[in-house]
Amino acid sequence: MSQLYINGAWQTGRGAVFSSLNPATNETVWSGHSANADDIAAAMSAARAAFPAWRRTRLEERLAIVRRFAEVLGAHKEALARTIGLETGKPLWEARQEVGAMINKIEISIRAFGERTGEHRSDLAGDTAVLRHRPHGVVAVYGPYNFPGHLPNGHIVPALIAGNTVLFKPSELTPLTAEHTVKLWHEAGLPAGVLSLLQGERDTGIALAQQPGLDGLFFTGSSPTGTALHRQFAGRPGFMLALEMGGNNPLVVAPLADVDAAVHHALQSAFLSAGQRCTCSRRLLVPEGEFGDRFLARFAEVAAKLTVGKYDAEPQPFMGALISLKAAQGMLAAQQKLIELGAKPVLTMTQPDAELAFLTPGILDVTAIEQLPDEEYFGPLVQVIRYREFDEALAIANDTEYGLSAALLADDAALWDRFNQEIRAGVVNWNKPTNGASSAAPFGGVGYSGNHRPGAYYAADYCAYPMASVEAAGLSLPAQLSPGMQF
Ligand code: UN1
Repeated sequence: MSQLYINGAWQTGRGAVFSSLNPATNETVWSGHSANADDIAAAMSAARAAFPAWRRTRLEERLAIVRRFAEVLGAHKEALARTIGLETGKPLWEARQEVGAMINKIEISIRAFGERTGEHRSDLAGDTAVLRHRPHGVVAVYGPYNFPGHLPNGHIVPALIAGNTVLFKPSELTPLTAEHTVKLWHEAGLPAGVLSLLQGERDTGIALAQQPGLDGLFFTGSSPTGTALHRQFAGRPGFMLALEMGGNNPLVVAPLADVDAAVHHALQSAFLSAGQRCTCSRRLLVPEGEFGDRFLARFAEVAAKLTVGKYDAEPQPFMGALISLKAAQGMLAAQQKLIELGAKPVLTMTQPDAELAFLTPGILDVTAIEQLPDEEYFGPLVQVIRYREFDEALAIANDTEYGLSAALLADDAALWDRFNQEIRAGVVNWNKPTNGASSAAPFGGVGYSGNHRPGAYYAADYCAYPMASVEAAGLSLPAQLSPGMQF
């Protein structure tokens, strides 16, 4: 069994054995050894050794390899989508979209790097300053389980284009997808040591972050883990840490004519990917009164009809299984806790089979809860809060330590102006869901959601550091010498 990819070769890890399951059946889909400290050190020295040659490789050559990877991805699109569906439980229609997003992200990253480096400024008293991007060195990419292909790819691709070498530590819940993806990189002809795959659980992640040779770490995952990493790198100002974490995202509904369109966007916001997107709406703010009642009744009616099923079922379900039985149980416990705090179920989230990770969508009216926990419930459960005035809705929406995404569904452009100005979040949408963010736009959160490193198109900005190379017009003795200097 070879599960680690180090210095261009597949090898068996020397750490503990772990496995991943198909959450729709509980069958094991991957089992292997994690990377221990020696494996991590070996990958680190291979990455260090590969760095000088990789950064000196002409940009066109690096781009050619990345483009080849896009071609290989295109040729294996269906196979990789099936791997993602098998391992995460997400329906194939979504897994196919994910692989499509990986291919799209490559084009975006190439464009971003071209557009954001090489900017000229010639107004510096005869000098020309050119903005250049220099790679950090060896960077680690920590991937999440919800988009095990797309989100790590969104860091790996720009990091490689910029000339960094990369140590990839995927989520321990999606080792199969990571292995499949790295095999495709290998097929694309990436030189040895430029990208390594270090499988493992928490211990592997901790040991990798402690490597003294690391120059940067790009993390996508939960806020508690990202915050622990932030603490760990405090006091190292030169270290490039990019954190993309969770959210407690508000979706505010205000009076509008097309209720079905609004319900559609609200359902996408709350339940897409069974609520397992960092950008899913967790809090749905609905006005009191006749319009709000009508909206909520329709929302609950259509939510109750959303289908749940196996990733490869035909016809395809709207939602698949959650990532794990533990995750599903955690969601049921969260629902129970909120009910104990005073929430009223509008639609109760249920688990059709106690042994499997499927959940039906849940809607709780939490208006009566005075101290609503500011927590990210990562699953198909949305909390409804009824509000009186728009001011109150804004205050409730901002009443969170998180700040990833927020959206307003409303006909009135004046409300959107206020929302856009006053909401504290990295992604703010009008008449669109909170999720489904474009990879071409800056993507990232503020507060407990991220550390101000907007990714997607803008990942080019932190995958390398911007430096000014200033070129004087020629070398000559200045006409005006400083006082006290003679030639
Ligand atoms: C989502 O909003 O559904 O490429 C996730 C990216 C983003 C991820 C968005 N499009 O980083």
